[in-house]
Amino acid sequence: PLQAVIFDLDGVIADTAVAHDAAWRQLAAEIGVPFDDSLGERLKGVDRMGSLALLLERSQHAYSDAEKTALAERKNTYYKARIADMGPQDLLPGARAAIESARRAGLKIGLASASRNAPMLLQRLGITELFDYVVDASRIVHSKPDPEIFLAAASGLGIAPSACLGVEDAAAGIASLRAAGMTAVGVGLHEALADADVLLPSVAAFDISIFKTDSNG
Ligand code: B16
Ligand code: MG
Repeated sequence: PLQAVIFDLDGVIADTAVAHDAAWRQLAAEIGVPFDDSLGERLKGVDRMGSLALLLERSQHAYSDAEKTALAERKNTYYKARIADMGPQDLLPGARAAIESARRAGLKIGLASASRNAPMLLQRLGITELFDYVVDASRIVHSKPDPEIFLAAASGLGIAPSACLGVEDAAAGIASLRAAGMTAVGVGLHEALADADVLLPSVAAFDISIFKTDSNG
């Protein structure tokens, strides 16, 4: 049976996917890299250096490692400026209720965000105490779509991956969940999420009772 729910952050709990996207677009414009919606979708859920690598595939210029590090830091500066004023009002509608309903149902709650800014964001959103375990993104070697981050969350919670359900807004995240052997719930009716086990229009539609009565385990 289901014992834990593991949430992604950006695009599931808070609307920060927009801020990440805007920061990457700003950097891309500055270095003359064309940026369209399909690239934006591919960057979702992918860690900072991995995202930069995808962006630079479209660049004519060869950057040194030191230059790449500087570019990644520049993007993070733009991102942090965009989230500087965030607070509980920036939780996506229904996000807190979704987490609380899973807690009330007796499930463990984890966070598997690729973002190194995640712990600070949880504080700003006022929801740190709702989580039993938060993965430290800086210790993850293989970015989503690799299963590593969701497996780390399950291990931190002390729950078998097969008894975990994950909630994601990105194709890379759904692939990561499936590779981890977890039930994959996609939020956002985007065609990129077609591989999800269950697709919801938004996190506001998340109702834990659907899954508890499901044929889990
Ligand atoms: P940072 P998630 C991911 O978070 C974002 O979706 C992705 O756009 C971002 O590049 C990544 O975190 C790394 O974030 O630069 O703050 O470490 O969706 O896994 O919560
Ligand atoms: Mg996300």
